[in-house]
Amino acid sequence: MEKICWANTDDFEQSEFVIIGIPDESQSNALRKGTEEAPLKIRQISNLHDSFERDGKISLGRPFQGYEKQVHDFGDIRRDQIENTYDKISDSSKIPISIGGDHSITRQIINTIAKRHGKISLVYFDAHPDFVSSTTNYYGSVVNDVLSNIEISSSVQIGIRTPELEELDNIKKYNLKVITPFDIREQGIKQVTNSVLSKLGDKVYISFDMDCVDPAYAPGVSVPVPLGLNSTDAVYLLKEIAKRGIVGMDVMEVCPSFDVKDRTSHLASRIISEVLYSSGEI
Ligand SMILES: [Mn+2]
Repeated sequence: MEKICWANTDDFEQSEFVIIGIPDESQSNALRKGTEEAPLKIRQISNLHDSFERDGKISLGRPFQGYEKQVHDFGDIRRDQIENTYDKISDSSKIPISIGGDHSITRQIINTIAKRHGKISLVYFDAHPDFVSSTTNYYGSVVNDVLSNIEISSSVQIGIRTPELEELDNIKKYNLKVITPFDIREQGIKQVTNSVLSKLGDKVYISFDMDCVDPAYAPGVSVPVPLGLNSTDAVYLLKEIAKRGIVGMDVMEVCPSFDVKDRTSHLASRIISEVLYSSGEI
């Protein structure tokens, strides 16, 4: 199986970061199908566009700043293997970076790693709040389904722009901090970043639904919504959060069959590298 180009060790024990693919979209209701193709496609595109051959050796087009990390690509797992796999990763204090699949996978990851970390500070990048509570255990109810394992007062949603009424009610009910793309336009990325960082606790988990980004930069997602974050602002925020240290991250909802020239898969590969290289940098 092809490994993501950022992986630099075959030794699981030695690694600090573990990349895991979960090619499953069984809990999505999206009209667009195909997020299960994302783990393979993102790995292929990372090797195609983020690495180069130089005198017979592979050379990476790595992020401009940041330190080398020990990264292991664990390969793909099935949904029913999530608990066992993430228990193993948590027990050895490694940081999982997961590639979906549909966003409901995040529920299973958080509910597993919270067994070790306790209540988690969730940073949820998404166009949609995924805070439906009238239906549970699918890709639109993730935040509701992890409520018992997150500290809502130190959690934040970023990129939200198409909530359902019941989601607005839940956001108000739980007093969840939300940053919309217009907030970033109005306040500027620096001020928004500071307000996010001041909110977070010690155990930060980042869930990155690629549809938080504007479809101009990320057209290959299963539920696109106009008026999203630009890719540079999104990654700036991600890097500043990752610098403080994270307990895990995921990149979900890339839908390769609806992509334009693989640009969404390429952005996903770059996002993973930027987080890897800036994580814990300070
Ligand atoms: Mn989502």
